[in-house]
Amino acid sequence: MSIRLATAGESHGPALVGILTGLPAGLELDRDAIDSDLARRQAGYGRSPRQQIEQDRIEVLAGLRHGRTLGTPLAFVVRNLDHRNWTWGMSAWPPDGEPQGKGTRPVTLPRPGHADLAGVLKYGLGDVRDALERASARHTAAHVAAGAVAKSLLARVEVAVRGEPVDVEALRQRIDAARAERDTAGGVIEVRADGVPPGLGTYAAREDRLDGRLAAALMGIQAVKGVEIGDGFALAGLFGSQAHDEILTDLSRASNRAGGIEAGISNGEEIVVRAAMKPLPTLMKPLRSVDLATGEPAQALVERSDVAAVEALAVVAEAAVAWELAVAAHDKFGGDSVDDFVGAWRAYLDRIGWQPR
Ligand code: EPS
Repeated sequence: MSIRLATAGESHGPALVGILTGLPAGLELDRDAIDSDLARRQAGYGRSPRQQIEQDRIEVLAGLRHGRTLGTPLAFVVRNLDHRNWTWGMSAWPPDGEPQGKGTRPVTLPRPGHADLAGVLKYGLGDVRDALERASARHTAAHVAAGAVAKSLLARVEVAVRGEPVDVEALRQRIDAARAERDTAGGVIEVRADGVPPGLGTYAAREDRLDGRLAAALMGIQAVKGVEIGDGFALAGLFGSQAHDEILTDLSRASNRAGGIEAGISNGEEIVVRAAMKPLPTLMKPLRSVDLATGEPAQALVERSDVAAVEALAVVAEAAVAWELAVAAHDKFGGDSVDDFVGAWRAYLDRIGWQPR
């Protein structure tokens, strides 16, 4: 059985929900490690005052006993503490009493760059809020919690995954400039994974290529508009003799321009991927839009938001890469118990004679 993740939850609803299925039994989880990744995601330069309200923590409801997975669905929630200000506005059932708190009036001013316009058209909604609540990057918290579980599985086979922004100094200067102009900023992050042996993913089917899976996972994160594997776009301007990674007698490579993946399969070098985040679409100096209630020209919705969330993206992308590597590893090595998984991994490494570098 493949490892799978389903999530649910609106940004200002009661909680984010995750259900992980297919995880092997006997995997020890560290609550502090999961909460620390959740806290890393909340931090970062340019984040909104919302992060002073939230204190993301994992609350496990099923699939874990005394800190070890049972091999059954692992269900968890991360509560939205801001929900207390939205109990009327985000009530699941028709609310009782007079409107109070936030979200009581329909939003009709779609923001260019957000899900607002496409969402109301696609789903036939009368209130932009019905689209933006789920489209919000708030729900990346659930993916970070799942990624932390994936990292626990990868740690058992000595694979480590780490994401960080590219050029933090320049990024922070750009964020300062954007804040001064009441504008927003984007940026680029990089994720590296060490200890991945040759052989995860396959060229046999397009949907199982490791590079394709990583690209889809990264592109699936809010505000990501570009993904590169290894030297990516820069390779297009090189000659073949400059672009490929020569093979040495110990089967390692003289360079790593491929980012550790060839033909959709890991090649034993460090996995290196990058994602580009566009500037966030909620602007304090709004762009032109239309009032969907009247059809008249208007300015887009202005509400509390981040100036930038690039440092958060580094954590979210790390979780996405860890998740896809764990899925690809479990697809290859299987195992209903974590010991079976680790045993199959080690037997394979013995067969191909590969050591983590
Ligand atoms: C987001 C808008 C902001 C961000 C949010 C993503 O939410 P709010 O309007 O409640 O301030 O803070 O990100 C998070 C809440 C989070 O935890 O990352 C959006 O429109 O995507």
